[in-house]
Amino acid sequence: MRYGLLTFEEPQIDSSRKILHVDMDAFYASIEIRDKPGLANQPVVIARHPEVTGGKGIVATCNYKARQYGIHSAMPAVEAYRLCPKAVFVPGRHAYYQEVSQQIRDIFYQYTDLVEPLSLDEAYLDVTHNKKGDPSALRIAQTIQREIYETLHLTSSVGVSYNKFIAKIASDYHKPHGITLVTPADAIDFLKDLPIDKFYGVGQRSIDRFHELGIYKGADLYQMELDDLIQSFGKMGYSLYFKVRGIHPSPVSSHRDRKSIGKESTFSHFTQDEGEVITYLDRLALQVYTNYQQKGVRPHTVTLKIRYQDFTTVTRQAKHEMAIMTLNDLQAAVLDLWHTYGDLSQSVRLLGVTVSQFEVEGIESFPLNIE
Ligand code: DCP
Ligand code: MG
Repeated sequence: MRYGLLTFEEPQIDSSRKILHVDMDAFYASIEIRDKPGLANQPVVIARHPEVTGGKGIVATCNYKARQYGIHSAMPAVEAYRLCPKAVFVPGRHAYYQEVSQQIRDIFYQYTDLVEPLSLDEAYLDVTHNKKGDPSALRIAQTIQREIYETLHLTSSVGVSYNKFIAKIASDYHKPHGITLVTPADAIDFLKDLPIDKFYGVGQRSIDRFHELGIYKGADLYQMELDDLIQSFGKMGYSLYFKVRGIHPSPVSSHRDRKSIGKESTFSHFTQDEGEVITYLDRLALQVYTNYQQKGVRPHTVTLKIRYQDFTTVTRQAKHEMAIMTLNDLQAAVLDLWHTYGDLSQSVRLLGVTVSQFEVEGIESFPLNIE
């Protein structure tokens, strides 16, 4: 296939893999209800009560009963209170949710080492070659779901398919406590029926743009020419062209194999202003921190990348004896590198922050095999 001057090898459908996407139901709220049975049957909102915060809090999540009132994640707690004044507001306990998340991952690892967490409450599992020698991905999904329920008293929903993209969408299909299997034979119909806003990775701005182009569901997307999709949506358009055809070769990449997590970004206008550089670095550090914290890994090495106006690029690394556990520590480590190696005699066009050399969280922390 030709596009511009580049020739692409067209991705091919590979339906030989067996992928699960497991997503916990109303995760934080379910944990609180499990621990305080008095909360069962009441609308439960994970947020500090707006009367305590002076109205500043945000809803992390809520149980399904609270959702009936229109309450949802990321809503101001004040609004949740207005929608349902009798709801019980419970402050979140993040460190505890991380522990529970680790217990869930330990269950996954009994089936496969190919586990890719997306956040505390969801992960992809590649069970093509699993530790139980079970050829049925559906049966493994049922067993994992049951085991999470029996050992941790929490419900989950599972999508079962042959690629990550379909499995992720499928896990949302019969929530809560559902399992949805999409076989290779069903995949195209499943994707054609799917509203465009359910295509994972398509943000609100792109959804509006799709609607403007008259594209409301998978079937409309399927009609589009590859070149037109690339023209309108760039890299995402390219990837959607294949996704709607059931093609998504992305492997399940376990953090146990992952060597680094990083984020870089180009300034919209190049800068020689140190204040601006520092604000930018703090923000990159926050994004990287959020990402690795969700994956439950602890890095020992921080790398700063600086690209100057003339495209000279420097990368400088610092290795820390203690793992970098807090956002403050990461931001301090990044600033340290900047103060040592940064140079503002010319403008900066790009900055990047990467962490590497991970240990896995938990009692049996062990250093990973990283060069
Ligand atoms: N979370 C958060 N802030 C958000 C979204 C989520 O703090 N804006 C937290 C609380 C959730 C957890 O992440 O419990 C998992 O997010 P999900 O989107 O999977 O939501 P839930 O698990 O709560 O509900 P669902 O049953 O819809 O998956
Ligand atoms: Mg969830």
